[in-house]
Amino acid sequence: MDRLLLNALACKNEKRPPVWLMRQAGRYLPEYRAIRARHSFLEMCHHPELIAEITLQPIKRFGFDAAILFSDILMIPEVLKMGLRFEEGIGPIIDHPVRDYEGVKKLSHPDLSQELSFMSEGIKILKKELNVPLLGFCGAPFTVASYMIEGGASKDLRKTKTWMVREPEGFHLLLNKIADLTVDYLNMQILAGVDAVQIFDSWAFVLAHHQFREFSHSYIQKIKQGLIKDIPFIIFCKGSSVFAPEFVEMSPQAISIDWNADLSKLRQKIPSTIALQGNLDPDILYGSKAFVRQEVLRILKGMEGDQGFIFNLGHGIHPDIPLESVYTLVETVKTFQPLYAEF
Ligand code: 1CP
Repeated sequence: MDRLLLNALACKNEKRPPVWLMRQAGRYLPEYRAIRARHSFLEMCHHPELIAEITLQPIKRFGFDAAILFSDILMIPEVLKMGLRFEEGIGPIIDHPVRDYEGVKKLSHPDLSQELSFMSEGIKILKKELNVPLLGFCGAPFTVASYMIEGGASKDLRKTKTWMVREPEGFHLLLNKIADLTVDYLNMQILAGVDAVQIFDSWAFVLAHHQFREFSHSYIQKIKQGLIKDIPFIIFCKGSSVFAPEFVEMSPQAISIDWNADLSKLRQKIPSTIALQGNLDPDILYGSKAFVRQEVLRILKGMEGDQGFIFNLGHGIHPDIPLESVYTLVETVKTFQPLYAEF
């Protein structure tokens, strides 16, 4: 297996930085849209062969240094039978949201290895076909909870934060429930063979600093402590440029940084034993080829010589990004010859 990503996660990479993109398997790819035209999103998530095929699509096209399992953070509300569906042009909808203590009490604790066996099967197929590491993933409890409470995507998380400030006990009960299920969820992926896992806290940025500690950080920690095997653990949150110092306490192998931060300056606050991943503004990919190259090089030069640097976006790739921009990004990273002056 090509070990570039694993070496960077161990902060021992002396070659060019590895590159992969959050949401690299998805709607910006014509080959994804061709499968999507024939299947609903959930059908695609439920079939091991489709999971494997869609995960491989961006690897075959761009030669990324890591694959990320095709699935969704909302598989947890799905197995809880909350009525998850994906509506064209709207996104995820949860027909039976949970909004109080009693509602949480009624939620079941399903056996994920049985309910989600299609994911394990998909991972096993992928492990035979891939020559780069496979990343498993999950959502952070706060982010998953927000969809379960709002009933889908929301711009301001009003219902979530209202519950959080009015009835923190019920809110904590829900977060605990999701954290317990997420431990099973990641352990199932680890047993099936993923090489590293990434946790996505896409909505953490709506929290004040002390709220973040109470309602997000503590549950991510709980998940990390529950893993059966010590494989690399990457934390992404929108707001990571603010919360990164909090993550250091958890000793993850890597922190994925959003694009608000100057990575090289942030590095001065993060120990060199923790890898940094990021952090190109995904909107840069709407720019010209020369502009994309210039902005990718800006980050590469800033992190030059850092043995624990992984190139990525600051958040997921948008569905309407031109393929040309992705080719340019990958080529710029792959042809970069970093100097490791100190080694
Ligand atoms: O209509 C379609 O074809 C579905 C589009 C789609 C895809 C391709 C959704 C619906 N999910 C996914 C796959 C997915 N989701 C992956 C695997 C692919 C990859 O990364 O290469 C991953 C890691 C996710 C993670 C995910 N899902 C997050 C966290 C990351 C992030 O981007 O913030 C979140 C918040 C979701 C929820 C979700 N699922 C799908 C959509 C459109 C959304 C976002 C809804 C919103 O805007 O709130």
